[in-house]
Amino acid sequence: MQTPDKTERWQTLRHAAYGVLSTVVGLAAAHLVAAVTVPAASPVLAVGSTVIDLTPTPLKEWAIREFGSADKAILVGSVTVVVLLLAAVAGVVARKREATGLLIIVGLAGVAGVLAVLRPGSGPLDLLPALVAAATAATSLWWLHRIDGQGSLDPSMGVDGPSRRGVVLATGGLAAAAVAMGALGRWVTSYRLGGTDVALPVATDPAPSFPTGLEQKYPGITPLRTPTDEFYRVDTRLTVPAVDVDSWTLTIDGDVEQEVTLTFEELSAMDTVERDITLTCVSNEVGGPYVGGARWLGVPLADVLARAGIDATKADQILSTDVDGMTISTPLDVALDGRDALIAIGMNGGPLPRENGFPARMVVPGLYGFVSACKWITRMTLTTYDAEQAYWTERDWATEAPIKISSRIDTPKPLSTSDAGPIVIGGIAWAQGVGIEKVDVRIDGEAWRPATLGPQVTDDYWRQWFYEWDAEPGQHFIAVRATNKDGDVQTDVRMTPFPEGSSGLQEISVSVS
Ligand SMILES: Nc1nc2c(c(=O)[nH]1)N[C@H]1C(S)=C(S)[C@@H](COP(=O)(O)O)O[C@H]1N2
Ligand SMILES: [Mo]
Repeated sequence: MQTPDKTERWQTLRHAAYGVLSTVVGLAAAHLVAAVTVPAASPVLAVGSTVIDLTPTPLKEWAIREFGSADKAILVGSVTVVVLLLAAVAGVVARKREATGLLIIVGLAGVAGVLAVLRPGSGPLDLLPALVAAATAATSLWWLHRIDGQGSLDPSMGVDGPSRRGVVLATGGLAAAAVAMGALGRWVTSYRLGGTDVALPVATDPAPSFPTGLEQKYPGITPLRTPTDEFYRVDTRLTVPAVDVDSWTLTIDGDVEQEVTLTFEELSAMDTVERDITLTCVSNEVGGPYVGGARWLGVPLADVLARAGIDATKADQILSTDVDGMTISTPLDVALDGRDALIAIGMNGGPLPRENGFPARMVVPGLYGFVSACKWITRMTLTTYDAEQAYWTERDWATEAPIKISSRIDTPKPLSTSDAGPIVIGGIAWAQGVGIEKVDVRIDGEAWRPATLGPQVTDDYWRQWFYEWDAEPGQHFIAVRATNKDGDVQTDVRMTPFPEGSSGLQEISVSVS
């Protein structure tokens, strides 16, 4: 015999579980439908993406700082937890008021549907996954109630208990269906993604042979060229867009003489250049990881724009749009001042990885990525800052954002302990556009001592450096400072990444024993 209290609690729990299970089934069905229609319209992703866009900039900065690349997984997880809690509530409510419980479930899906169609670049089809979620989840919950209710005639559980067998079969069947639909959705998505193996042209203007970096001789220093699969990734996307290169196009419109649309084939048939350029994210903290050096293959941006004929008396920005409608604006005069601004189609000898913008992205040396490096680019609109605002401009980030002179200590690691004697202090420094002239190291607040520089690649590329230190036992502070080829010294004034990039010197503490 169960006490009334226990029975009550068990009933509540059981109905909460019905709500959760029905919702999971709905989400799995929606995910599958999204996989074959619009992957980004999958309810959890649609809600998650909207949360990203609505998150106040300081909170977003904090998340990137605290969680790094795990920020997206944590976001999706949090959204899921909240949704499932509401689903549990719906299940409990439905026990006594079925219609109200079902309405909550439908309402949850409705929110996801509205958010999906409100996303930039979305169409009516984006509503479909949410409709499927609503129908499947509500039907499942309704059905579970029928099964649960039938039991009152089953003598095995007492007069008001449900048939255990029926409930186990029903819930087990639904759970299996959810797993199957989820797995199928994943498979469809990866199948649709296909490969990125496109035929790349041989550069009309190739880069010289790449020098050997210091990393072989001094382990711990960042490799002179970042391996493609280790390149940092920063974007607003929860999933990587699936772009079909055969149907992909790049359109140049706005204040132009004639609108032009190029296919990937047409773009790669133009004259191409190969350039070594270091990309940096504005969100990079002093000493942070969001910087990478690669060899880019691309078409000079000026040549691409010239196809359309730009009216520079009117336009002052290039508003780039990606395949999902996300926008990035780039100052037109900076992009066309003679620097190696590119529409890149290759990276380190291969195509762009999906994460880094396949099939094409913009790269502008000397500008932070958020005002230049539009990935999955599909449109460049010549316009004015008055007329159009890009994604981060709307969020109060700077519009003119040149990369600041920076330097980073890669080895030794902060708070590490080393043996007394010779220690190599080393790292990288960058001042894209001008180039690095000098790097100095300061130990325990003493005078700055010149470090030795690694090989010069280009002025748009970072420079490795090292200093051989004869370390004595004790606690020590090591600071680094770079000077560019114009003689400008890296500032020691501390600034946060928002709104135009961090500044200040990195100083680490190490123990020597
Ligand atoms: N479409 C799109 N392009 C984008 C972004 C984005 O969120 N969406 N993020 C930008 C930012 S902030 C940076 S720093 C660079 C990062 O490029 P990576 O991920 O290849 O390192 O891409 C830029 N291009
Ligand atoms: Mo960035």
